[in-house]
Amino acid sequence: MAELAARLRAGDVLVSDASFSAGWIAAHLPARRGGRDFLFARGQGGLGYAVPAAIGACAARPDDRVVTVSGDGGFSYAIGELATHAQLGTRSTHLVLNNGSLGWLAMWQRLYFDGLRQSVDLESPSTRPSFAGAARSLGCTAFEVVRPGDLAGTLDAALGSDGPAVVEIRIDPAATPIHSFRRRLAEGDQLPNAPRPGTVYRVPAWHRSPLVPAPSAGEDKESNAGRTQH
Ligand SMILES: Cc1ncc(C[n+]2csc(CCOP(=O)(O)OP(=O)(O)O)c2C)c(N)n1
Ligand SMILES: [Mg+2]
Repeated sequence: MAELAARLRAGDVLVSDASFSAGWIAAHLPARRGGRDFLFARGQGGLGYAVPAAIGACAARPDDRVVTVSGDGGFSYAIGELATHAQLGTRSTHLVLNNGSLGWLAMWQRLYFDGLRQSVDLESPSTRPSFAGAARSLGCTAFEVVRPGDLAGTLDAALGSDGPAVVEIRIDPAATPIHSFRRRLAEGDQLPNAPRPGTVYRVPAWHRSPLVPAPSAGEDKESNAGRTQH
């Protein structure tokens, strides 16, 4: 993130995918001016937001550079949209922070389900998707960074590309921008459920929205009746 921050300038548009990418961007990439230069997948935090949203950003701001940051999971959701970037020749750079997993979900499983690790790995010892390879086959320039020392030069090359460029960056699978989670990890398993003021990891009790009419007597409680009102 520091290497990216050093290369960004006022007028660049940053588009964040959901999950840790949003935290990495918010914590490490400073806004250089007022205006709509940072786009986040707020609301429901839908994965796969960044690459398609960047098509719109490129159309709206054709003279500016557009940079996306995604995890490997979120990037997979909309990877086909790279073909449209290639077709349009957008001036876009797409960073994929590849930790080999759905890291956010792995974090929750570890915190709340006794160290469970279920359906969060996106690779195995025998299969490892190549996002750079997929990007190349969809018509983009692509790079893969495995050693930290290669990052700076690769970012320069990607940001200097004429058309869309994808940079797949292998990152530490344990890295997270969520500070409260880091604190918890540092505490070990001694206090797995201790209340942490200010953290978001206390699951709130489920409750029905007061705006949704309560089911009438006899109505099947499992039905969706009444849920379409907003
Ligand atoms: C469309 C959609 N599906 C599922 C989710 C639930 N979800 C939130 S974070 C996450 C994991 C994302 O993994 P990745 O993009 O690799 O980012 P990481 O957490 O590893 O940094 C998932 C599946 C979501 N937010 N949006
Ligand atoms: Mg991931």
